[in-house]
Amino acid sequence: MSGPATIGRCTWALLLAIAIGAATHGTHAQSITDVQNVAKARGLTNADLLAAAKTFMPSGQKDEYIMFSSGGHSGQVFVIGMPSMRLLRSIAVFTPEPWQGWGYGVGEEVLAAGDVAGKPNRWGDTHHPALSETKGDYDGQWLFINDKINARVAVIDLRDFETKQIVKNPLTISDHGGTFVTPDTEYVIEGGQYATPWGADYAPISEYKEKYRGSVTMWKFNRKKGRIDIENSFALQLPPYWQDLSDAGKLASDGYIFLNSLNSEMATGGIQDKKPPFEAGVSRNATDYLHIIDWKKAEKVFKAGKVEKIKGFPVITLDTSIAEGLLYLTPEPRSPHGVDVAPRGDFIVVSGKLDPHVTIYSMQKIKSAIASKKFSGKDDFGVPILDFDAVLEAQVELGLGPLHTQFGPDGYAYTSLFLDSAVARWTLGGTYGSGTPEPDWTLVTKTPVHYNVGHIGCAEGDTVSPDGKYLVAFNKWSVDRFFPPGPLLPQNFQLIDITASGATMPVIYDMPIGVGEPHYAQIIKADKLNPWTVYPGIGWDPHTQSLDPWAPKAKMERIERKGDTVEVYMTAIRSHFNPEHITVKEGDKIVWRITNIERAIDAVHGFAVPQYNINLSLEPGETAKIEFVADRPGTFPFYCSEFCSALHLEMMGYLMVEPR
Ligand code: CUK
Ligand code: CUA
Repeated sequence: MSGPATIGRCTWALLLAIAIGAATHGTHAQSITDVQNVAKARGLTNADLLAAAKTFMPSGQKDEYIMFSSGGHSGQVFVIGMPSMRLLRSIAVFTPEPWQGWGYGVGEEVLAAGDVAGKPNRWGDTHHPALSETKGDYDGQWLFINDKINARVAVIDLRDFETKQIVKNPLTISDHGGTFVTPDTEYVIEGGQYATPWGADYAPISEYKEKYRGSVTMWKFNRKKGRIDIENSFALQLPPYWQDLSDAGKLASDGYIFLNSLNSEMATGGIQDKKPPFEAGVSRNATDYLHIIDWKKAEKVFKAGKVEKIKGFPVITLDTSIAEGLLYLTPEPRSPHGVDVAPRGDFIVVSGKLDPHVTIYSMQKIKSAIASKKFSGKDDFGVPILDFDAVLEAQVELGLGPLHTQFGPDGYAYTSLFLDSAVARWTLGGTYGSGTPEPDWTLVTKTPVHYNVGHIGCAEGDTVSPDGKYLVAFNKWSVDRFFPPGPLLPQNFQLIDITASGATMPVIYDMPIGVGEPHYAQIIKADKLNPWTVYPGIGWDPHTQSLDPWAPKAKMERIERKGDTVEVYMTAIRSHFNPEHITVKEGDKIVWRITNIERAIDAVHGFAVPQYNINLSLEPGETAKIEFVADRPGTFPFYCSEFCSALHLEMMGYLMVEPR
């Protein structure tokens, strides 16, 4: 770790030594003069060279951290190496994606599970990825992500980085406060968003207070099966405030979840009738409510059967929650957005978009306020409101538009400031105070970012053991940072070096994101991930993560006709498919199985059929089954769509559909 003083006094010699060390790894050394000349010619400063040396990744070297970023409107997840900020791949989730063969022959059933009443929803607005945790620490096994537009949650297996499941919330129409996991990934949490009558039922907005409701859904995760266990999942009914971001307690707050809200005013808008628009009505009150939910108690209530089935889903109603002491509110200023639990679980940090402070609640105080019934009243639905002063630990003035907070290993907290376009570093007080030079609960420094930061992500910065080192600001606008590719500009992920303490927190890299508008990302130590580079056996079905007994094998390739059904058993290996001629009759049903029988790393084959909208990606060992009706007579050259070998163009065959 270099202190701020070291960097401040950094000499050219030191900088250049670092730059040269990084740039010439394993090759002959360049002279200092060369680097100086390059720096001069390109107008690079000391700080630029240092930033380059910190982020440059020589060919063949691998990043220390892996960032899983939401893909925003792309409906995907992006996997990015850090600190190089190189995009390693996208993971298709809610949106069909041809390179991965997702939704063009494979994945349709997973995608269809997210349909509503049989109507396809083939895009997603992914917001908050959540890595699975063991004892509050990332374990590198699973990744979850929500879709805000249609209230869906997806499960991604980090053995092959592929989506395995999509569940559609039967109650809420949109979601926002998710996904977040409980400390052992017992549950994946999906907070709702805009209050509605549940299940897309109709009710006029004049009946808002009676008929519109909020929710939080506790999706039970079955690690063994690698799936959300819908049967053992449940929801809690909440008042029609717009539940927003959420987080799960850990250690001192284990067993609790926290949800922000806005619109405790229950404003219903109506700008066209000269009523206050939502933006005014929703922000009228000085405070909204932090929801505090005892999920372990709620689980017991659910298991005891004290639920109502609504839209076929078990719901703990508001009345039951109040009677059983599951749900408490406490005021939070002002137009709240982020809620983030500190590493030891002792403090809960809430940001109000229209309040220059972050507000810190003490879990210990919350628990004793619940025990001693220190209520300042009840809301309109009878939910007890914990007295604000009784649960408040501190407020720290940071700047304009605080949104989201992450944590470092050293008692530092970091908060994004949307209106200031800055990231603030401040100190957690209480038990953290001893390890830091600054007094408790103090703003230390701010680093400007470009521009309009939303979330931030620190390396393992929302776990029980944050790593520090790096912070990424997920900036909504990039304005003048990049070449403008038309009026739709990329977003900007800015990498910030947080290794030094105190006021030193430089931006060291800009990464344009030109595919959707990502929100949040989680950053895990790369060595915690253990992905397969080839599937464990030939004939592997990624959906079941097991060998498929029906998978075509070498020397057993064949075509079988059973009535009007034609079954194809095909293998793929550099550089041919076998069989190469498939002749069927118009109207035949085709069940086409293909196995990539390669064992070499990266020996991927595609399988694309024109006019039938089929494209697969077959990774080494993978088997796939596609089914379609040969409803279009003609001659269709199918081919391998990955440039796999010198004779890749020859890796093709003919599907001949004879007219009836
Ligand atoms: S929200 Cu985007 S900046 Cu959807 Cu997590 Cu706060
Ligand atoms: Cu196989 Cu190209």
